[in-house]
Amino acid sequence: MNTGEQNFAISGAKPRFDKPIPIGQLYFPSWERYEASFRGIFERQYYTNNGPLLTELEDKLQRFLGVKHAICVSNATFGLMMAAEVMNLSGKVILPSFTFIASAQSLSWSGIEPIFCDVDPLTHQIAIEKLDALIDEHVTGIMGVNLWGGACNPVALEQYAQKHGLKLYFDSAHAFGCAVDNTKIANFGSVEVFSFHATKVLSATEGGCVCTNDDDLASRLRSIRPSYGNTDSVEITKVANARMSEAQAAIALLSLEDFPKNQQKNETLFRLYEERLRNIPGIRLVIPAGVSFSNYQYIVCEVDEKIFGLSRDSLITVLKAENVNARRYFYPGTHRSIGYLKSLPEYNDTLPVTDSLCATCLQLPVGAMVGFDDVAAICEIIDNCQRNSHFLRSFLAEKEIKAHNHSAEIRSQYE
Ligand code: T4K
Repeated sequence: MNTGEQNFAISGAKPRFDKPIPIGQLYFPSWERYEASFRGIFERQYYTNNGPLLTELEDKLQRFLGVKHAICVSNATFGLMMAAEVMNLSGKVILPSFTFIASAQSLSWSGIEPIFCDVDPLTHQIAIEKLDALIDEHVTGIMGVNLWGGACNPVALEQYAQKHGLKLYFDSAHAFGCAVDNTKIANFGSVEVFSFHATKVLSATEGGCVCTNDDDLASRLRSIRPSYGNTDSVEITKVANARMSEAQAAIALLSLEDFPKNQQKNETLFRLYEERLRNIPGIRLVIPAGVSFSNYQYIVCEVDEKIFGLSRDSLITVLKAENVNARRYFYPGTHRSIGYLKSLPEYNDTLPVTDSLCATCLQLPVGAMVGFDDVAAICEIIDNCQRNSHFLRSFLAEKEIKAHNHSAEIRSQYE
């Protein structure tokens, strides 16, 4: 590729990709395999609520994860809400702010106050050494979040929680199939919750799974799920519709069958990014931390504006013009999003690592829709951005001034 200034789609050249390259796993097996499995659903005329495919999925997940109970639900957000309920969490729960908004919202829906902890600058996982300062008599638990196909040191968190008499569970939405010292994630803390959203490595289109080795917690989770309790005589005070349909279970079963293939492809894509991004000044690819096995379902980089020459947001603008759907991830930090900025203003400027990562992290495409050549092309664009950062900076600044003047002109016509 010519590295000249005229060669960017943002300044008028043809985009590098004809159609947008998405960022999520988005893996769907062949139509024939769906058809076979959906035919069974229609023949049985049993479409949802603890059906035979759901039971098969839960059995297979239990074996795959080496966990006693895998309870499938409609999505991970609901799974996290159910986990807080069955664990009798109340008062305050500590979790990292550098996560998807759903982690904290699952607490707020249960009337529990989220206490935001900062993260480690290298691994992006919760900074365990910062927990002491956050504990008071109202804190009842910790929610660890296993990010980026890595892990937040669950063994150290278990020891910490035990020492302080706190309950511990995990948002493992990003960590399906990952292992810590060869123990699969699903087996740490009291409960672990996975997401089976279409962008995740195991997909049910929408869905999730709550895992536990505790029989009592499992009975209570199974009682909450169908909205009317079940035959187990366990104490529950709330029910909900968190059922997974047979159609979702059918898709998840095929996705589980193909997990090894998808994991291997993701790992190869990750290694390609690693090789190609290594020598670009100002770009750091985040390596999944603390795991003996990763699903490599996220490609996340930090952009150091001073060295790279462009800000993270400018790089995203240039990549989007080339039809690469890169995005800020996570942005903003949970403590600065919906409601929390107003209701918990005390966190402003107390989470410096989270704030810095929210300003510099970028998610790049990985998964079924991404080819090996695509990675080479994406890295080449990023490399060209760095080499032509001076031109791009001035170009984008000029574009912004023009846009500003244009909207001022339109406003003035109505004043
Ligand atoms: N905890 C953590 C740490 C999480 O990351 C998440 C969810 C949760 C908890 C809660 O899990 P769930 O309750 O969702 O099971 C996405 C997903 O909705 C969400 O699952 C995920 N994490 C979150 C980080 O990202 P969106 O709204 O940004 O995704 P969406 O739908 O815009 O899709 C992303 C990209 O993929 C777009 O470029 C469009 C493309 N896409 C997406 C879908 C669904 C397609 O091309 N086709 C598709 O079918 O939230």
